[in-house]
Amino acid sequence: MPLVRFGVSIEQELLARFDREVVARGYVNRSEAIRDLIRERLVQEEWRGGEEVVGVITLVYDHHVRGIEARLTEIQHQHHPQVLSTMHVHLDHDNCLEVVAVKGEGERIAELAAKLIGIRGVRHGRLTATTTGRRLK
Ligand code: NI
Repeated sequence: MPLVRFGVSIEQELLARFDREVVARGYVNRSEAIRDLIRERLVQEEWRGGEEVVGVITLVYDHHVRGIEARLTEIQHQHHPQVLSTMHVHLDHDNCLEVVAVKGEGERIAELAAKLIGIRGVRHGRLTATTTGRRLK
């Protein structure tokens, strides 16, 4: 893909702050940091625009809570077209970590994540929104 150069007018102080951020995050240059910002925005648009997207739902829960594992499994089966794979880690005597890789329409994924995170006994849950990568060439 050919690269294009473009000029941007920006306040000096804003650019200085951005450049400090670029260094702190370990980017090789400002251009790569700007490309990442643009891609991040495009991924957000994919999630809003009904595109097929990819996500990872992480859940930390206490497996002693009555019925929690059956409930987690039931919801994942209800959403089986979206659930790609689930990894389960026994963190300690009480706590489990479940990592659910999902793919589908953004709204459906968000709905699934909300259901799982809302289950009683889930101590922390998060949806990481990412992309199939197909539209970010
Ligand atoms: Ni476990």
